[in-house]
Amino acid sequence: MFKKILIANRGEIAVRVIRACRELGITSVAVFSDVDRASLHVRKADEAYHIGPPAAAESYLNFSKILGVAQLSGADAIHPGYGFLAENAKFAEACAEAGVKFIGPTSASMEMMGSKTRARQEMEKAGVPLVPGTARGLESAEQAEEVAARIGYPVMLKAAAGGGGKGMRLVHTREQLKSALEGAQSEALRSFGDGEVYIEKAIVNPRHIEMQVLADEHGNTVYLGERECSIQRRHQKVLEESPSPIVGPDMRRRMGEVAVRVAKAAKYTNAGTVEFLVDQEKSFYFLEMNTRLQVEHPVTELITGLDLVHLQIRIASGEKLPFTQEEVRIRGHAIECRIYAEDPDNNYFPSPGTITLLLAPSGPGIRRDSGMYEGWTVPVDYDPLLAKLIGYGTDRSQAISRLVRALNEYFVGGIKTNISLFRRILGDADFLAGRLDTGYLDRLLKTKLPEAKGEDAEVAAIAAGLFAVLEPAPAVAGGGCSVNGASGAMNGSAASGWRKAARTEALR
Ligand code: MV4
Repeated sequence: MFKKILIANRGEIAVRVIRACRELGITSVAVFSDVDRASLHVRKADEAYHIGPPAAAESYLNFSKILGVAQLSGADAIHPGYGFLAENAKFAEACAEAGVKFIGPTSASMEMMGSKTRARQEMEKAGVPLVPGTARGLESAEQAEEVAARIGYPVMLKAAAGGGGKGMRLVHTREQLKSALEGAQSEALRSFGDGEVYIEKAIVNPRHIEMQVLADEHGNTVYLGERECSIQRRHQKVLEESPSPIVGPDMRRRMGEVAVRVAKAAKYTNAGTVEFLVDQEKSFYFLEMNTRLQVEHPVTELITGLDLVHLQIRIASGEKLPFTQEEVRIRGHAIECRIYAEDPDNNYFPSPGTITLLLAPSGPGIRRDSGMYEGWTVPVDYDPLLAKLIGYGTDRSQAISRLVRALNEYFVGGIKTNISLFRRILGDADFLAGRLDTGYLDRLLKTKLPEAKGEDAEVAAIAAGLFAVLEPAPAVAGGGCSVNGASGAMNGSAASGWRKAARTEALR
């Protein structure tokens, strides 16, 4: 077993991995850039090394700085977390060359899954269900038109080097195809240095359901249940849950067996996720494989009772999986909310700043994986994910009620957050009925908030006026206040709504 692990990441995932190291009796080494000197992962690690200025290329993406700390600290393994270098095959190779174990798959598995066309070619061989289309880049507009006529419109043009929604184009008619193809190829060349573009039949309003897989280095591969990830905004997941409201035991087994086939075809080792598109008839199609631990891993941990980071570290140290597929049990329901420093009243733009007050929820069935603390300043330089709030219950409705209760306990003062968005989602009829697809959140955000009517409008006006008078200087947006008796603490974004209402009220 490793004695010392370097966590090549920051924020909540670095804290998460440091905790796993502590529980396994492994010394943890943090790395930090200038703006992260006072961050939570630095405070919790056993050792911490400064690696440079805020720019990721000069710090968290910098091979030589990270490997330099590994060598200096005597770390025998590196955990990459997610993002940054987690799916960088060249970094995994550099670790191997430096004699430091990369806690994740081999560079060969990453390379196979990094090219969406190469992945499709390998999956075709493995008999994995694919969306109809080509497994190679398109040679000409004529070929594109011929394939599109065969599979039927609408079609999706995709960059082979893309992923996560980057380099995709939806095409509805033959007339649009030629220019869309040229646009997609030049954008792919510009964005990824690789202009290869392939074509698939577009699955309209699909669900995005992914399967967690885990493989040791001795040929044992299992699936650990699915995650419903359809609630996304601009290809950024917002809320994930497990099990999926539409996946029953039989579908779970069929998707799981396909996911294991995908992992075996990729000679995959460690934790990974196989993404599927699911159509209205509940047919599922391989989309891509993520060769990393994902943000949403806690929902799988809660319903299986497994610690995925412990298992990643054990697998990387050469241990065999300590259980068989038959021993995997799914129990209960888990839902994760990604708490972002974003302003829902300002198009979800990042909202950095200093956290002046932090009231964090806990209690039955609540897990919080957080990278923030009261007094910490959220930097502008990185992804604004602050924390993940996960509600667990014996069934979906208990998980929802616990999450709603916890969200009403959550207060982050001094910055704006998207906490108010989750109250809307968790109270929405379509969500409650499990009527979800990748367009769900766009539709929800298009519908306006119900306007206050009659006496409610009066109460709202008074509260807004009070807020405008009591509210400290605009720079310190947010501030708890009790509205009509219910002591509902509000976060900054709700406050700005009140301030707006006060302004409009004053203008009347
Ligand atoms: C698709 C699709 C529908 N049809 N491909 C988005 C990112 C990457 N994982 C692939 N994605 C999709 N590929 C076909 N043939 C729908 C998605 C998709 C999606 C598309 C638009 C908006 C949000 C989305 C979320 C997940 C998947």
